[in-house]
Amino acid sequence: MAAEPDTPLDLFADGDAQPRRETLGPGAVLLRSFASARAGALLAALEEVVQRSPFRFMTTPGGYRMSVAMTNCGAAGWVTDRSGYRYDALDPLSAACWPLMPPVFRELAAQAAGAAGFAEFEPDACLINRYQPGARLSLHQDKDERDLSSPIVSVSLGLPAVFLFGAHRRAERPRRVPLAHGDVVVWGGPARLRFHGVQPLKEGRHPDLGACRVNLSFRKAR
Ligand code: MD6
Ligand code: FE
Repeated sequence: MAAEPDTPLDLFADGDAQPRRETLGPGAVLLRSFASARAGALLAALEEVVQRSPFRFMTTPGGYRMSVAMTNCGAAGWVTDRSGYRYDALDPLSAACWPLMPPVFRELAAQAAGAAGFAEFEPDACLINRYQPGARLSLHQDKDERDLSSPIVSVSLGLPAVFLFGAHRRAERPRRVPLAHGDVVVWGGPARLRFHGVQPLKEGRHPDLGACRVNLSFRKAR
């Protein structure tokens, strides 16, 4: 231990270098390391999901190939193609249902939502984003879900990234929020439609995931 609990420089009671919980605004909270203890179980479950529904690069309605590779699990999966953005019960690659949401995914999402003040979150969709160096997500709002009263729970795994957390207008300068392996962001209520994005991923190597970042985002889509 670097310091006794009562030394003046020990600013945080749990001894972490940073507070574990940070409010990003009304309805939005960052739970640092919330998923760390279960990261191994999450990655093992992810392995099974991607065996059935592999990562793929989807196309925007405007015809651009996204730099982030995506897949889904749960009853509904988020997809984009030339005809638009939507949730679909079927994986367009296999024409079969998306893989079931692994229990460890569901439980983590419900616990994180509860810790952020959103009780009884029951996600039916988990969008899985894979970023390789250079991949980015431009500022957007998540508004394809029918139920905007439920929050979104976002779990970061692998390489660190800078999350851009904006306001309700695209033009407002977003805050830069560094996210690391195991960090969880929850937002809902008054924050549900805030613009957000991810800066281009920097080169690097994570001991478990190699040269990539994976983000799990849980929603109630239907
Ligand atoms: C990402 N996340 O972190 C991208 N959307 O990979 C999102 O677009 C996102 O993290 C809604 C809520 C949480 C998110
Ligand atoms: Fe989003």
